Amino acid sequence: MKLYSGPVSMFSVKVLIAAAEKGIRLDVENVPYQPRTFTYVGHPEVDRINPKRQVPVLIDQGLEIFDSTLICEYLEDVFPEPPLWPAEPRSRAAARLVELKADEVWFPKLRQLGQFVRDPSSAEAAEAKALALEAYREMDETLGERTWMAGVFSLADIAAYAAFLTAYFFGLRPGDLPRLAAWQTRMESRPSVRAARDGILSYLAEQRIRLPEPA
Ligand SMILES: N[C@@H](CCC(=O)N[C@@H](CS)C(=O)NCC(=O)O)C(=O)O
Repeated sequence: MKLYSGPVSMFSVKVLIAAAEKGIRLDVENVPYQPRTFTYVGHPEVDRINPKRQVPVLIDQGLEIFDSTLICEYLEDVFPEPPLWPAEPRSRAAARLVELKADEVWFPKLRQLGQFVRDPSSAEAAEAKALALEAYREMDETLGERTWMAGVFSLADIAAYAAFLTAYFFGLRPGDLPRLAAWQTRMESRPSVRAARDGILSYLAEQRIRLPEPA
């Protein structure tokens, strides 16, 4: 299976973690990115397959699909073990909802911080930080006293971690949210998660991009 991935793409991170959890070896090609602005530059195969011109894109023996959620569904269908969704229908529905929230509610709130890295004292930066903290709080409340977002480790945790990392890399810490901080530690004790996180850190180091100090 070939994966077109973004070197700092949080949606690619979801697929990389899910594949590693299942022991799937992907042939990963990082598409060109504009490192200073963290934006996708373009790639002929990605642009041909995905009219939205976004990564990740997966090719498996002639099957060409895009969107991290769909790709993870396909991996789950083809490699059901270990399962990355809870078996029980209500828990599964709850997990899917968390995954959707991570991508479409929390990630948009968390990513904005990146726009103000170079000017953290502006009013817009303060607004972005407040929004990102709101997302961290929502994640913390969703987790509650559970070990994992939907009871068992699932794609809900994987998607939430990818979103979480966006703001974490821009210096935001879950300092006064100990449950979320402990969940981060649990996530990062998994080799699949560490590998995906360290892949981004290596890319940033290669590009000589320094991450902001924790705020
Ligand atoms: N819903 C899509 C979102 C993918 C997405 O936003 N990818 C970003 C990278 S993290 C991208 O390729 N952006 C390029 C662009 O929009 O120009 C998914 O889950 O795969």
